[in-house]
Amino acid sequence: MNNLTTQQFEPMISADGRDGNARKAEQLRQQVNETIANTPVFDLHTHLFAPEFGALNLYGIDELLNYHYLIAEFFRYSDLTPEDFWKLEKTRQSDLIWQTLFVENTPLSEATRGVVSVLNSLGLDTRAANLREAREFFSAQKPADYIEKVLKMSRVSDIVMTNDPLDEDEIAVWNGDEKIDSRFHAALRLDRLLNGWAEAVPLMQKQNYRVSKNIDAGTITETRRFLDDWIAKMKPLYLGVSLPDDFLYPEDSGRGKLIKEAVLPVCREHGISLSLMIGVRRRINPALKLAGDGLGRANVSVVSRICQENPDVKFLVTFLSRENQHELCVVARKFSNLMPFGCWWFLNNSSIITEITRERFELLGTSFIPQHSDARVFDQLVYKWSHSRRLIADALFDSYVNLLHDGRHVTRQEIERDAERLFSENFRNWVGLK
Ligand code: FIX
Ligand code: ZN
Repeated sequence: MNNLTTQQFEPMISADGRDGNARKAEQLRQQVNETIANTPVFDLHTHLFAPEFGALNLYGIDELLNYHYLIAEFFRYSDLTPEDFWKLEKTRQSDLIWQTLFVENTPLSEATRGVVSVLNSLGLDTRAANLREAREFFSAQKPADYIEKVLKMSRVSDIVMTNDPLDEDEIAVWNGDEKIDSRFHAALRLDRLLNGWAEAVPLMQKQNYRVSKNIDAGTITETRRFLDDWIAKMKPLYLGVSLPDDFLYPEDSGRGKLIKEAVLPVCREHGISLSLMIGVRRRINPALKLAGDGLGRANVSVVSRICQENPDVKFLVTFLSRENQHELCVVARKFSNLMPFGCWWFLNNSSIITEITRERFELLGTSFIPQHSDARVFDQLVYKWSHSRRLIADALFDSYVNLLHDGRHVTRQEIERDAERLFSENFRNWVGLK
């Protein structure tokens, strides 16, 4: 009996006249919903910051509306040019985004629905004519209390930040003596090093590393020293980089040399994972700035090559193109030093999360990390996780139903074990956190 759906159970009519398997499925549905809704999440990739980073930590209606996903959508409807948009005050920009995407149009997209979901969860009017009420609400919040409230509402226990060792504002915090909230973990981001070496060189020199544009042996040694020092300072859970769709490994380029001779040896030496986020085409419309990035289909064999050549290094990998997802699952079946994670950015949409999560269950069981939020604004944790939890629960439930049809039921303990693995244990174990 293949391909059974919830409606196609073998009839086992009981005293109350209901099909026995259907009752079991109902109970199972409830258990899965409850467990998935309540299991704490370790959010392994965000752009959020611990409270100690002050102004870098964003929240509130004006930040929510100025999310680059919404800015891109705004230009689908508005006649305003990007140049004129960027000249406006942030509050004026968010007024326009609200008016255009939420008042004059129905907020159907994932990102607009997200704002609706956040407002609704906070008890604010999702059909408001303007932002007055929302602004009043947010300005009355005490930042520290509000963070607690959001973490509680989204049931996020731990957050991994994205930390740039060349960013002046971040450096000041890392060099200060304030202790960083232990729920926030660092991830050492290598984008500026690997994708913008010419600009990275003077910034590294400013930190007293003797590097040059020409990546010679001395520069490699100094880059390794730079990474060693920042690992000691930040204690990151992993090193990470976003890469274009035409990224190759090995690659005959400065980036290829830096990866091979500096980054991979450092990962090996420190026993730290490397996160590869592959497939972004930066600034396909430069006028939109951060909202102007696109994507391309990448070559998944680079991942099998890097995993094969570096069996003693662990890789966290996500691809931005939908077309790369199935191949990534297949490669993960072959390499135990590869952990697929998340439905990144343009994939963080209901239909695509559904598809990717289901194919991952089918090919990898529970040995993957289904989602990260990529939140840039604190409040986004609420919607990003509620959307994903719902879809992950659906996919998990259907997998359990298939198993039931094949002759095995799952216990509540097993459901809880699976949820814990998916939402936190797989990542904790991967990065060696107890
Ligand atoms: O490179 C990344 O980490 C991306 O996630 C971001 O740069 C991107 O702008 C984003 O916010 C996606 O969700
Ligand atoms: Zn990101």
